[in-house]
Amino acid sequence: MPYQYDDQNIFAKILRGEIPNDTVLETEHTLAFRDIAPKAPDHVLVIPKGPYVTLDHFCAEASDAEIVDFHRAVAEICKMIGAGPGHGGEGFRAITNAGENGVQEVPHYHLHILAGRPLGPMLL
Ligand code: D5M
Repeated sequence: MPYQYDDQNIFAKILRGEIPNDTVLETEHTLAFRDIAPKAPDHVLVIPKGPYVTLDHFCAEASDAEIVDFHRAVAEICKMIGAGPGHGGEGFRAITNAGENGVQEVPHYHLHILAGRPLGPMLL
């Protein structure tokens, strides 16, 4: 089934500058910003700027440059909040929700990165 991207989703509006966000990092192809309802002291969402719905959609249709840029940004955020000075290198969790079973609320691919407290076994 082809992927259907809804350009009225909230992250598309953030990317168009229609609603504000708390940016942590921006690169050519990627934006990272703080989650509006944080589940940990540090809770950052990393999104590609392109119109992709899920991780599999992103990997199927994004260019190599977008995919590399995205993961470099993810690694940078992980370093900043999960392993950098002041965070003691205690670590982080990276997770993505996709589709109905994954309970994805916003249909624009995003990776949650959580850090700053013991996160317990799996799940947000
Ligand atoms: O999670 C979607 C996540 O997006 C959820 O943790 C809330 C967050 N969210 C929703 N609106 C905003 C805005 N405007 N700024 C920052 N974060 C937001 P999912 O994985 O789709 O279930």
